[in-house]
Amino acid sequence: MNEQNYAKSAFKPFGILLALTATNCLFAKEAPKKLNIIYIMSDDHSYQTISAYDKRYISTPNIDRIANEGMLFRNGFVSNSISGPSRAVLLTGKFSHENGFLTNSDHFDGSQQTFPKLLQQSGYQTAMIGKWHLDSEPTGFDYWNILPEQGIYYNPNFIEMGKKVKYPGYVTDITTDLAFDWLSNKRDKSKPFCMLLHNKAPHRTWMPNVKHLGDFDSKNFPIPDNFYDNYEGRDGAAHQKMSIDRDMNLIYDLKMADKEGEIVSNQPGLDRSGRAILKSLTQEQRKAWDKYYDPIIADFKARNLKGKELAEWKFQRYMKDYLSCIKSVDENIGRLFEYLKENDLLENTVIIYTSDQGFYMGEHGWFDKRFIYEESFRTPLLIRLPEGMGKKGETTVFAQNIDNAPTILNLAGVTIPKDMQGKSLVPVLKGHSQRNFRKALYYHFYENFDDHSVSKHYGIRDKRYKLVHFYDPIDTWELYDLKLDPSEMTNVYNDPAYSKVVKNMKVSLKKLQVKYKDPIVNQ
Ligand code: SGN
Ligand code: CA
Repeated sequence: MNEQNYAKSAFKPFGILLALTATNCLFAKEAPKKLNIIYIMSDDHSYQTISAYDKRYISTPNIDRIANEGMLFRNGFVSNSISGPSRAVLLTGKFSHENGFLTNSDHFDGSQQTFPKLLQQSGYQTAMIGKWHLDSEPTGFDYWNILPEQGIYYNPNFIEMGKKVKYPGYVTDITTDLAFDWLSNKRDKSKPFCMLLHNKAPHRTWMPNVKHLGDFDSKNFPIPDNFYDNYEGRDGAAHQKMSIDRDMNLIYDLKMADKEGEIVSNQPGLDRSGRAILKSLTQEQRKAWDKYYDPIIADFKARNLKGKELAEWKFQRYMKDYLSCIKSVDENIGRLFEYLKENDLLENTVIIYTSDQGFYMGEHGWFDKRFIYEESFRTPLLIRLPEGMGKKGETTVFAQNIDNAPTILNLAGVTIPKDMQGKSLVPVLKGHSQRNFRKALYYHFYENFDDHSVSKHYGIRDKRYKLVHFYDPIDTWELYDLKLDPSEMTNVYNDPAYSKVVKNMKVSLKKLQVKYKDPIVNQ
């Protein structure tokens, strides 16, 4: 069955169920109710820090609930591991080269086709709340209330339909409150809805809510096996500036803003910003903040750590801050479940949870993302269909963020335009066999080298191998045998034993570039 036909028949069981229950209903002749959709995207949320995927670091019972009552995608990926581009892919169902938004410095052309516009045209109410990061004003939404650029954690400004409004409190709580406000008071309740709820958290600089400061203090996190990677044979990896040891700033990232001003780094701009950002806290918030951090700062200064001890101290602090931010995300998903239940929405609403990309939790010694390497190429993806509509469990199909738009349209019963490059995941959600859903994934990253110094690159990944071409400013090829080397520590591109694999992968890569119309294929 093709995707379009599937859209028509996907929800037969639900339709029958409604028809049966409709005999007791005043509106017995009405067509089956359309599904509501809530798409939650956190910023930089690694799959390693969702307990449904990985239990080493944190328990996230509310996010896990989405998968427990739905589907966990073990192989969710992005196509360009960076915020704005990922968001443009989400809206359009197209790769960056097709939607025109290649890097975070671009401006999204809001006049192009997007899935929210198509939903609106078919009678949906649409809303966009939280981090937007596409420079242009949102289009295709009945309501929008977005953070300017990256937004801030404490007492942030939002832009509500073009008007700047400052909200007191913590950004993750506020974003969820704004979602509740729209659901309760601002939408047309006679229509089905699709709401995008985009958290700022846990983006850098990982500032936890004061109530969660200290939540992970009793934990000592295991250092990843490749934390001390020396990047031998991997030029693409060697040149980055995202090392916890070398590039993570003590004040800006790790909150060591001592009152005496004695802690200084070789990044004076970041030192200043790290102190300045604390001015966004109210006096009361600042009191709680200092009560927690002052003793840690004093202890840090007294210990005068160097070398590996300092690197590992930084890793532990990073993990504590990041995970405390996730605590707020998880807690707010819990509030969302409660809200939906109390308002009789849970039974007819699809919940999707994902991130704009993956993130490094110290693997290769890093924070940040950008690379086609596993931790940032992957992204969490959990989808809960209403009870009885989907298969519960997990899937290993290769899902990619180009699939989000077609999936949402399919869930809404809207025809998927032919020029969207992704595929609907609905058949997967229904448990239909999808052995050949996608054999290989295509990736292309274009960001400016200045920011974290990751070279432009494109590549292909299938079940076993990953081939990458770093092309600007670094020019080098890498091949990984993911079965033997899942942590991508050995570049076997020049190993004669892999010459045939290289040849085949290059052919497959070219085919994907042609299929997806990436103009780089002609260069
Ligand atoms: C900011 C961060 C970077 C981060 C980019 C992109 N620096 O520039 O560390 O890689 O955003 O992140 S910061 O000093 O502003 O924190 S993205 O998720 O928005 O693409
Ligand atoms: Ca991001």
